[in-house]
Amino acid sequence: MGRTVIIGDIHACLDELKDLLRLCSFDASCDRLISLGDLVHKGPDSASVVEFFITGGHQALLGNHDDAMLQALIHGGELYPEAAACVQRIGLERLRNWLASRPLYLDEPEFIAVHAALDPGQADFRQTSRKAMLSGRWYDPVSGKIHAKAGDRKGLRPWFQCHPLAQGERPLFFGHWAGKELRRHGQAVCLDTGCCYGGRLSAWILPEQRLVQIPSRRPRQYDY
Ligand SMILES: [Mn+2]
Repeated sequence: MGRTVIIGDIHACLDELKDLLRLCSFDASCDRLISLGDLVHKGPDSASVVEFFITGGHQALLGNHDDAMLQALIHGGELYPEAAACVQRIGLERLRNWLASRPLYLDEPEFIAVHAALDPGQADFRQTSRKAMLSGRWYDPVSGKIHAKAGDRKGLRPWFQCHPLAQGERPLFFGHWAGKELRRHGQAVCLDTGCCYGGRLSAWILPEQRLVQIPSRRPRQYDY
């Protein structure tokens, strides 16, 4: 039986991805690799990270940054540098098809995973809006709305502190909300530890239920 290695936001940090997989003793012949989304942007090498996932046949959820690249490919016109680099390496049609077929969530016997958020107001978490799954962070228990940024709204709570699945049977993995330390509440675990900001890249290994982290090779850019 192979293991499942679930990795938080990579954001184009290829070297750290390879460091982390080495530290996990990742074996592509029997282990399964899943990214929680946001393979691209912010870091140095979006094209190599995407290529690694596509050619390796690894799984990846769609993150808001992956979706932004997909939308740029769909709408056409002149591409920004990271998108152009990815197209040059992978080919427009193959890249577009691959990004378009990334799932927004995984619902498996051993775990649930989403890039950003699930809606505490939906009895069936699969009814969460696409926007919330891609970029949600805060939940307003009064209005029932999910917001990407708190702004000056009052009474908001982190979505995962309000979601019944955090008190469920299965681990609930998400990314998108970078923190120096893991954000955790019950079964909910955020694996975005800000690698692209000079923090760490984090992985969770199943069925061992073990956290593995590698420091970023990048200088700390700013506080996050
Ligand atoms: Mn994100």
